[in-house]
Amino acid sequence: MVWVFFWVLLVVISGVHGGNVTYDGRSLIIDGGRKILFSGSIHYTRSTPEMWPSLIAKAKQGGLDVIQTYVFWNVHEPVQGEYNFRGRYDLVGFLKEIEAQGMYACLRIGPFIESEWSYGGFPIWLRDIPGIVFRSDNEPFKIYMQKFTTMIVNFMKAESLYASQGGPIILSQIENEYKNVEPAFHSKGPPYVRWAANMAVGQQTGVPWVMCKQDDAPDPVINTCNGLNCGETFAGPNSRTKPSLWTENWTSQYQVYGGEPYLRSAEDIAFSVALFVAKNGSFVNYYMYHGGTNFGRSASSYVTTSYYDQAPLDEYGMIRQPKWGHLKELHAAIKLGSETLLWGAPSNFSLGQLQEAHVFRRQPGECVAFLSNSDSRNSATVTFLNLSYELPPRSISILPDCKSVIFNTAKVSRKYTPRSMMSRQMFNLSERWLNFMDGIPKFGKTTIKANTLLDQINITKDVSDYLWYISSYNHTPTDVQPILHVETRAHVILAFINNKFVGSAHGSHGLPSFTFESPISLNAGENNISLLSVSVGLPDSGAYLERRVLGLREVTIQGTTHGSQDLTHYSWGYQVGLLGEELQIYTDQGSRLVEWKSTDAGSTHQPLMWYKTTFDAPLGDDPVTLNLGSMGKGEAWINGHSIGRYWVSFHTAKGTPSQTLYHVPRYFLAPSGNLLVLFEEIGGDPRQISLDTISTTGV
Ligand SMILES: *[C@@H]1O[C@H](CO)[C@@H](O)[C@H](O)[C@H]1NC(C)=O
Ligand SMILES: *[C@@H]1O[C@H](CO)[C@@H](O)[C@H](O)[C@H]1NC(C)=O
Ligand SMILES: *[C@@H]1O[C@H](CO)[C@@H](O)[C@H](O)[C@H]1NC(C)=O
Ligand SMILES: *[C@@H]1O[C@H](CO)[C@@H](O)[C@H](O)[C@H]1NC(C)=O
Ligand SMILES: *[C@@H]1O[C@H](CO)[C@@H](O)[C@H](O)[C@H]1NC(C)=O
Ligand SMILES: *[C@@H]1O[C@H](CO)[C@@H](O)[C@H](O)[C@H]1NC(C)=O
Ligand SMILES: *[C@@H]1O[C@H](CO)[C@@H](O)[C@H](O)[C@H]1NC(C)=O
Ligand SMILES: CC(=O)N[C@H]1CO[C@H](CO)[C@@H](O)[C@@H]1O
Repeated sequence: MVWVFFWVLLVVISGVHGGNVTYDGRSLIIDGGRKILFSGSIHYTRSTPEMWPSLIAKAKQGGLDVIQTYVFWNVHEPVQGEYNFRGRYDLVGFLKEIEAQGMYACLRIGPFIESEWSYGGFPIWLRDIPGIVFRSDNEPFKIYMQKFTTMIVNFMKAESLYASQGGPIILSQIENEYKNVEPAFHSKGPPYVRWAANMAVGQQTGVPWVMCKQDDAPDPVINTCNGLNCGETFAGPNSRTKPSLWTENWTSQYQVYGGEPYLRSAEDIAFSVALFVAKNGSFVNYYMYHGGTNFGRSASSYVTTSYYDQAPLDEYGMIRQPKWGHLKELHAAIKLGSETLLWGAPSNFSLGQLQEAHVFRRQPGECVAFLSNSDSRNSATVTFLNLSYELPPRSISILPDCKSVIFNTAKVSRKYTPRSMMSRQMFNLSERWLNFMDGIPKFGKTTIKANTLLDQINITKDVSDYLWYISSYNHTPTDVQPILHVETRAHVILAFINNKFVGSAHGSHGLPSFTFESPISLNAGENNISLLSVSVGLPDSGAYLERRVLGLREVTIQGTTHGSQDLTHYSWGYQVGLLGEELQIYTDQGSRLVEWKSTDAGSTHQPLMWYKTTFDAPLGDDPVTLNLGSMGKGEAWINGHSIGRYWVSFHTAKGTPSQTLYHVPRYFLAPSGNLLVLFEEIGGDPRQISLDTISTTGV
């Protein structure tokens, strides 16, 4: 037993030798050998360091060889030249944990990453570099992209993290799905692709670089596939000397507020993976294997705080069955034949109209077959090497000896394991809640003023989701009911007239702008107009991200003596952020800077309210979550850590909130006296919040 353990340990440790990683037309070559590799995306920024060892262990147990992660520029360099690699941002710590568990790593440096991450990973200061055009043949951009890439590569080298140095990193990525936007850059696109490839290769890492979804990736950079069904859609590498690699196979889809979760079945994922391998694929990455949580304000526009909860490891890091187990069996079935797959001669032939065999043979007797039925309605009976096989609809059978079926992608042996929630604490006692109402700024106190509506990103520099637009309007009453009409490119608007809440409205994912309209009552004479414009994350995709704008475009009041009065070019005062944000009242220290009031029925369901209470951590180690089902929209902090934006009042087409449960990592908790602070933007009742623990049975 002990000797077996040491032998296993030796094999694991000797897994990475040093020596460059190369490739040929069949696969990556590591330590001189071809490999079929299963990989899973786990982003270090979307979980907490105390979760990493168990996430990585569960990935390994699920049959993965590689952990893939992006590098998140804007968390590492939030201020130009000031770097942060601590806590959740400890990239080296994450990679060393992967190494300690004997796995490989794929590092997608980008540095543009998209990833439903605020600004696609770009630091906000980058847009203020004079003359910059992101992701283009543009000198200022190339200087900063090269600087960051080089910094990360040198950091990895200093820690001996490349496989060529004996470390875990076997593959690296430059850029990200550039082909999607390349046409928008016209003649500045292709030279940028060539420059990025050269710059990356020039880093001399000793491991290959990939460009995903870039079919013209220059040699020696490998073009890879991203998609749901690369087995069907990938035209293959752009050279016979490059292997067929799949960098993003979506296990689900990210979710936006107002959207339903995207449920992709274990059978469907397994089918597409088996088909990709049958068609010579040798590297498959699951995006995401663990999605995790978009803590703080890190999510891009309208993206929910929970990220890919439907992945094989759910948001809380728990095994999601049958997905996890079914894929584990698939990996084992493919690995059984990996020598033959990697060294054998591939052939394929038809077994019927929609049925095909993919066969790999080496020496006599060594034979692996994939029998596929792409008819999604009917099962099929096929004859292969004189034996008869029944193939369920849209399925692939794997025969590691060309005789016996050890796995069929549509036959799931694992059972669905529901999650159960246990309420551990109710916050239903009014006296346990204190509240503080954030103020509406006075025009005279605003520091920025302009005779026009300014761009929100340019003013806030994304230090806050919130920007106040303050003006006043001199009204002469008429018989007509005045109507406030606002056009905005931000995501939410709250309107106040003379400090009274008039109403709010929001846009949705994919809508560039929306309109708010509401009848208002105005005093004769001067009226204060206070509009709170709210961003729910910066955009993460598309060309010319540096030119994107947010915020109000046009403000009019209809039903005045002039008919419609345009306020767009009135004098506007601006305030960035909320008073509570400025004072950081969500921290223990900051919370002492304001006068909190006791909570009663009158202080619930009010806009712009801060609430605070304390609680003890639930005993045990089950994951903890806050059920915010009774709240509207805002952000929640535990002991000063933001657990993310919440938005419960935005319902899906079926009439339910997109997300009511918000992960509270145990990493953020002390045994007792934890400070919970909520900022509620629109109105909610904190007395119906509960703190729950989550578990699954029968894993
Ligand atoms: C390994 O890669 C490094 C960096 O690209 C290169 O300088 C070196 O020559 C390579 N070594 C071998 C043995 O190919
Ligand atoms: C797999 O590789 C073989 C040998 O290189 C080639 O003939 C065949 O077309 C490839 N199959 C696919 C689906 O690309
Ligand atoms: C074999 O696979 C290739 C590549 O996918 C395809 O073009 C060809 O039609 C297949 N041949 C048969 C007989 O199915
Ligand atoms: C299949 O059966 C035929 C007729 O019985 C026989 O001639 C042939 O050798 C068999 N082929 C294989 C691969 O067993
Ligand atoms: C609060 O919730 C607990 C647990 O559900 C319940 O026993 C108690 O009666 C509730 N108290 C109030 C004031 O609603
Ligand atoms: C951003 O603000 C600066 C001054 O505050 C101004 O000069 C510049 O034109 C603004 N840019 C955009 C895109 O609005
Ligand atoms: C408008 O705001 C000013 C302060 O900026 C305040 O003095 C005044 O009373 C307000 N007017 C109304 C009608 O609320
Ligand atoms: C590039 C690509 O294939 N994108 C697809 C990813 O999956 C979503 C959801 O199924 C599709 O809408 C995209 O087209």
